[in-house]
Amino acid sequence: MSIVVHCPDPAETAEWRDRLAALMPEARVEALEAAAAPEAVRYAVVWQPGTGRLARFPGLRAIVSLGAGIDHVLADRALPAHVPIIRTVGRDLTQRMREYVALHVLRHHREMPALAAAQAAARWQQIVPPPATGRRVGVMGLGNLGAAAARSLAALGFDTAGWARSAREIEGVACFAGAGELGAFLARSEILVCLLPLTDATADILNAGLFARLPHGASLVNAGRGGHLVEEDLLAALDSGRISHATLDVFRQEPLPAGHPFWRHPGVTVTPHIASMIDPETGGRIVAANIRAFERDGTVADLADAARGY
Ligand code: NDP
Ligand code: OXD
Repeated sequence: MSIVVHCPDPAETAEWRDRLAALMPEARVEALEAAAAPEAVRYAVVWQPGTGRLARFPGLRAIVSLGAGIDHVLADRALPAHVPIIRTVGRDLTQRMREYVALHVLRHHREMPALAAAQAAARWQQIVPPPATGRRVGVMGLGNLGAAAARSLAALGFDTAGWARSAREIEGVACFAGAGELGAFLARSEILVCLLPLTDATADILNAGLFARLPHGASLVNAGRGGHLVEEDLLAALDSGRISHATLDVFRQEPLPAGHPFWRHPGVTVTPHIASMIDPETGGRIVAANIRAFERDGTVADLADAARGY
């Protein structure tokens, strides 16, 4: 079996290649650009493959996304449409996202940005927030990551709601579904967390119209994708006070350019797409198991639905 690996950073490609080669002695694992016999390649393990690279492999059985999202694969305008896409998800990814969401929701809830500003001005400013039970948090997207994050927030005591495409039931979480229930969900979300996949239906969803439906002064945590956020609308909402603070992990352009206003805006916390990374050590085992299962059964549980976009 022949497997190729591609990440935009050659050092990362080499790390994944070596890890998969060690885990899968039955396979020939190469960097995609170095594939000696393209017709023999059966699996492409990729992050942001770009346009045209995957079309070089006529015998591809599946594309493995080195991530939960598949938008970076679907962005390939020459993508061989018939080839299934396998997501890489798992316990570590979910755990990391739960930590990230809990950290930043607690930080907004306990007014840490305002306290940090008070410290910078040597100002003794006691801010007493309500207990978490009096804070309404909303999670957009109730898949692997969103549902786990919502459960963690509920376990911390937050008055937690979630919104998805289809109706769900999660203990301790008020679930809303579809466009018809979005308004009611937003109206109660003092801290809004976005964990949606980027699709045609969710692109630009974090915009001025949506911000206007949140309680005044709400805060935002976006760990979905940069394409969810209309950046100018957020800057205007921060400047008017409609949004009090935003924590952003994902951006339209990554790395975020040095001159981008988000870096220095007092109302924005930037993290460099690290909410939940897949590393070759633990992720390699999941990728190897998925490829072996797909070879054996022709399917895996983590198959994405390309037509749906996630
Ligand atoms: P899943 O595919 O498991 O879940 C997606 C959720 O979003 C589902 O609940 C789905 O609804 C909902 N959804 C999709 N489209 C819509 C829509 N139009 N309206 C309302 N709800 C919608 O994804 P994961 O939880 O695994 O991952 C979510 C995203 O998180 C990834 O696609 C990726 O973009 C991002 N991510 C970011 C990381 C980071 O480090 N910042 C790391 C990993 C992922 P339904 O349940 O009805 O299908
Ligand atoms: C992912 C990501 O989709 O890292 O897994 O963003």
